[in-house]
Amino acid sequence: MGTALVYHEDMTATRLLWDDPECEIERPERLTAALDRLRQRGLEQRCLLLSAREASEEELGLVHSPEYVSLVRETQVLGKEELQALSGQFDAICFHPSTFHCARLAAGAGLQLVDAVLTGAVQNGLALVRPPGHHSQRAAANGFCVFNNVAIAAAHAKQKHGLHRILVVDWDVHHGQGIQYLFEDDPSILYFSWHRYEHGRFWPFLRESDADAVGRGQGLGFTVNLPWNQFDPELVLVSAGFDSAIGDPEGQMQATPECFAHLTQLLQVLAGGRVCAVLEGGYHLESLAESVCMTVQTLLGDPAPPLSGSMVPCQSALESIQSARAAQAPHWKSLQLQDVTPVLMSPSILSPEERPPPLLPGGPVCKGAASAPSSLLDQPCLCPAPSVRTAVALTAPDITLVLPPDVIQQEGSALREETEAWARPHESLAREEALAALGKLLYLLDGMLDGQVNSGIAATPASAAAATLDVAIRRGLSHGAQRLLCVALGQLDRPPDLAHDGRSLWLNIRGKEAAALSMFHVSTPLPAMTGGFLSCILGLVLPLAYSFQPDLVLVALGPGHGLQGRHAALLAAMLRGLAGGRVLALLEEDSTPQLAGILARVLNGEAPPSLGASSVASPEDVRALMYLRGQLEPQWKMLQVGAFTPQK
Ligand code: X5A
Ligand code: ZN
Repeated sequence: MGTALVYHEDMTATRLLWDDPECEIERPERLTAALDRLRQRGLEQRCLLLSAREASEEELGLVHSPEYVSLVRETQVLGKEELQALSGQFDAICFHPSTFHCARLAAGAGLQLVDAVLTGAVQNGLALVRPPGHHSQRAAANGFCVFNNVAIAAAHAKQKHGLHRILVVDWDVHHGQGIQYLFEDDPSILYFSWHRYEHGRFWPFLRESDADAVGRGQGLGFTVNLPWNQFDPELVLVSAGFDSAIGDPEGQMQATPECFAHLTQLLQVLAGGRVCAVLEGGYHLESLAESVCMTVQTLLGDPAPPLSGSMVPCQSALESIQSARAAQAPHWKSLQLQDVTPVLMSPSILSPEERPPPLLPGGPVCKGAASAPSSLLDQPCLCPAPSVRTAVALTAPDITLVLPPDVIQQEGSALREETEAWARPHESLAREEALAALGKLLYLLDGMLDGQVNSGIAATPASAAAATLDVAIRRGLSHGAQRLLCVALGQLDRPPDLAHDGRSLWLNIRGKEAAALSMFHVSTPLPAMTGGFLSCILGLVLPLAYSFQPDLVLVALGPGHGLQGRHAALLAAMLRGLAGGRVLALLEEDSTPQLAGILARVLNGEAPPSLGASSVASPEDVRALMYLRGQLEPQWKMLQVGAFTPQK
C-alpha cells in the first residue's frame, strides 16, 4: 500500500545564530544528509513524497497553551539579542526568526503523515522534520523541541479520526518527558520510551524518567515500558530519534543502523502495520543517514539485515527491563503471570549526596563509541538485494490464490536426477507427486541460497512432509547455509541422523510436553490461545532465534499443525527478522489458498493482520514457557531478557 515520506526544504532554515555548544549539533545538515542518502539508495524514489504543510494554530492548541503559541509566533520579529535572551529562559533551546515557521511545518508533517495512513492512502511513513518535538511541553520549549510533533499527531488521531488506542514508541536516546507529561493521565495513548538514564545523571536529569513512573489517574499503567500484547493499538507513532545510534555525540550508545530496521519491523506487526515515524534527535550525520535509510527501507517492506554482535544482553539492561516489568505488573495481566521480582529494591535514582556530576556530551565517552562508526558504518551490507523478494512454488497453482504483482509464481524445478538422488533414502518421496513437489522446493531453495530470491513458499503432500523437510535441511546446510533454524509445527520429528554440530536449531511447536533435549533440539506445546501464542513467540522463539543468528530459516506447517492463519502470519512476520528475511515456508499441499496467500504477502513484507486485544496465556502455557526458559537460559542468553534470574 506504500510508504509516505513527508518533508519540506524550509525546515532546514532554522539554525544557530550565536555560540552555543549544547545546541550546535541540531543543524540543518541533519535533514539534507538523511534525504541525500535516501536518494542515493533509491529509497526516496520508492516512497510517496508529501510536501509538509504548516500546522494551524488550532492544531498546535491540541497540546499547547494559546499563550505559548503566541510567544513562539512573536519570535519571528525578534532580533538576535532578544532571541538569545528568550532562548535562555528554556533548557537547551535556541530560537531563530524561522523557528515558528519550521516548527509549524514539523507539526504539520506529522499530521499529514497520520492523515495519509489513517485514510488508507499509504500503509506507513516517515516525517523528516526539524525542530524535533518530544521534549516540548504544554507551555515550554525544551531540548531543541518547540512544538510536540508526535503528541499533536496523537491528539489529532484521537480527535479527527476517532481512534481509541494509540501506541507511541520513543526510541530517541533521551526521555521524551514532554509526551509523558501531556498524556500521563490518558489511557488511550500508551507512551513507551527507552532512553539513557544513568540513574538520573543523563539529560534531562529527571526523577520521573525512571521505570516506576507508570502514569497516573486513569492513565496508570499507560506510561513507559510495556509489552504490547494486551493494548492492541489502532495506530503506532514513533518518536524516531537516532541519537541512540552508534557514533552519536549526544547519546554515546552503540545501536547499529540495523537495530532500527529490527525495531521498525517489530512494530509493524501491530495496528495492522499502521506505523508513523517522526524524526526526533540524531546528530551524527553518517549514522543518522544510515539509520533513517534502515527505517524507510523496512517501512517499504524490505527485510531487515541481520544484526551483528554477540547477542548477550548486558546486566544493567536486564536490570532496567526487570525494574520496568515490576513497576508495570500491577497494571498489565500479561506481566502478572511472569516472574517480575524487582531487582532493585530502591528507586534507581541516586540521592543528591551520592550523585556524581551530570553526564554531559563530550564527557566520558563510552568505550568504542567514538571509533566504532568508521568500522561499522563504512561497510554497508554489500550483498545486493535479491531480485525477487518472494516466490511461491506450489505444485498445483491455485487459480483462487491472489498474490501481489511482485510475488513470483515459480515454474521451475530442480533437475530430475538430482531430485531423485535427494529423494532416494526416503520411501515417502517415491511417489510422483512427492517427487514433483520436492523438485520445485529444491529449485526455490537453490534460488534462495544463491541470493536471487529472498523468501518463498513451497508445498508438499502431507505424507511426504517430514522427508521433504529433511531434504530441505540437508540441502540448505550443504549448499551455503552456516546456521539453519527450523521451526516445525505439527507431526514432524527432528531428522534422527541430523548432526548435532550446532549448525541447526530444531524447534518443534506441538504436542503436550515441553522438552529441551539439547540446546539445539527444543519442543514446546502449541498454546491454545492468542495470548499464549504471543508469549511463546516473544518469550521463546524469538530469543532463541536471535541468539542463534541463523542465515536460513525453515518454517514447516506439518500434519496436524493446528495453527490459525493469523497466527501463522504473525510467526512468519516475526521470523522474517532473522537471516535477513531468508525464510522458506513449507506447507501441506491441501492447505487453503488463504493460508498460502497470507503467508506469501507477509513474507513479501506486508503487515500481518492485527490479532485483536489478546487473552493472556493460560497457566499451562506459562508453565511450559517458564520450564523451557529455565532449561535453556544458560546457553541462549537472549532468553534472560524476558525472565530475569538475578545473577551473583
Ligand atoms: C530531540 C533531542 C536533545 C537535547 C539534549 C540537550 N534533544 N543536551 O534529542
Ligand atoms: Zn534525543
